[in-house]
Amino acid sequence: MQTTPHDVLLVVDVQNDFCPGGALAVPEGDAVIPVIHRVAPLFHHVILTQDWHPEGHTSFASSYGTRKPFEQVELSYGPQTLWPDHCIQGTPGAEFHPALHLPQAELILRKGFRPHVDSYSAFFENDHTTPTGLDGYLRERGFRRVFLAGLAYDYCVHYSAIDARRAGFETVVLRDGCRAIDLAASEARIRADFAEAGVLESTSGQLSRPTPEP
Ligand code: VGL
Ligand code: ZN
Repeated sequence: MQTTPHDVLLVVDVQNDFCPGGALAVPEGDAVIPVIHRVAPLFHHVILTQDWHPEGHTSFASSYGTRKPFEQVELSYGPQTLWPDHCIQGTPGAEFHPALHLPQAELILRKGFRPHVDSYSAFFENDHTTPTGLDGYLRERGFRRVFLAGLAYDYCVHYSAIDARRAGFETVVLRDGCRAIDLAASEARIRADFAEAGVLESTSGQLSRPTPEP
């Protein structure tokens, strides 16, 4: 699969709190970094997302007193999994992993900053109606295809990929460039969602150098 100038690499939430030692550590989360570094030079354009919650965010179990992380609650917009406090604005856990080196990134899209709505997708918040603005940005930039890598495969990567495809972009998830919070519980469902939506899965080794800029 050859990359083109109309492709963009969307690097999802490679932040300290999602890596080993972090507040919501994804098993082997930091293993995505060398894969991302390998594929990034094949792209003309790279965008980063950053989970970016205020203290007391509605997705934090600690905001409810009696709830524990990974329980589900019903919020106004539907079921919401509760998480340990993570990616709090301005804290070290919210920073990108120090080994991630992508100075060429053209946009850092922050999400999850509304106190009462969580945001797994880089396109829509979990109410499925509040846009982040990414669709308009990508469209205005003339991108046609979105490649995704990062954390977590079963949450932000999953929902971002589905929404990218629904927004009309060709969408490819680079499977070896992702790690999951709980793959055993979610793999079959994600595969089915991707197939139904028309999201493709590929691997970093399938990518080759871009065609020259016209
Ligand atoms: C994420 C859970 C909570 C993610 C963010 O980046 O996948 N997961 N917040
Ligand atoms: Zn979050």
